[in-house]
Amino acid sequence: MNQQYPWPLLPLPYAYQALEPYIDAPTMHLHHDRHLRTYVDDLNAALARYPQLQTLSLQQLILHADRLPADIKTTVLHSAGGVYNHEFFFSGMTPGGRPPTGRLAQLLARTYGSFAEFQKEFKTLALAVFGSGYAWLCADPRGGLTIFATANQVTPLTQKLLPLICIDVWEHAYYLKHYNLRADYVDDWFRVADFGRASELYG
Ligand code: MN3
Repeated sequence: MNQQYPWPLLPLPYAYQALEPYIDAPTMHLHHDRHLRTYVDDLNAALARYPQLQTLSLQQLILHADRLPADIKTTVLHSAGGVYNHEFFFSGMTPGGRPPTGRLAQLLARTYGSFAEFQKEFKTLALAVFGSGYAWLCADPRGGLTIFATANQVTPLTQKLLPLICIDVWEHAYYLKHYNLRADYVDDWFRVADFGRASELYG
């Protein structure tokens, strides 16, 4: 995630079919090769005429929107957010999934009652996202946990939160396999969600 201009289309951290049967290979091809590529291409095109912005990281582009020229501001925020969110989402899945461990596991149990209760609340949140967006589990600056949704390609970074894991609930993330059944998709996502990585990020 710490690359710079021109932004590469980073490969998935696993094979396209690695998350089957929960997330199928055609969905992963569509999602990574087409949707993520579009965000990468749009970001590179928008920054092409602005060398002074080409040394910034994705996080810097997103966090310093006030420095962006007006003619590319919307495109850069949308596409940089799209690249950041997709790389984070793809990195938050792993074949077989992994449960939370250590301090995060303890805090999830303390905050929500149990990991199963957390999953219920997170699913409710993911189902309530109207239109396109993401559901996130983040750590706040004091180490507490918070779950919330972002619309479109907005990231949690501007709220000074540390993202731990997210689920992409744009229809392109699931309609090939799950059609319009977002609830089934969320259930399947939990089977491959990498809460082990979230635990490492929490520290
Ligand atoms: Mn997506």
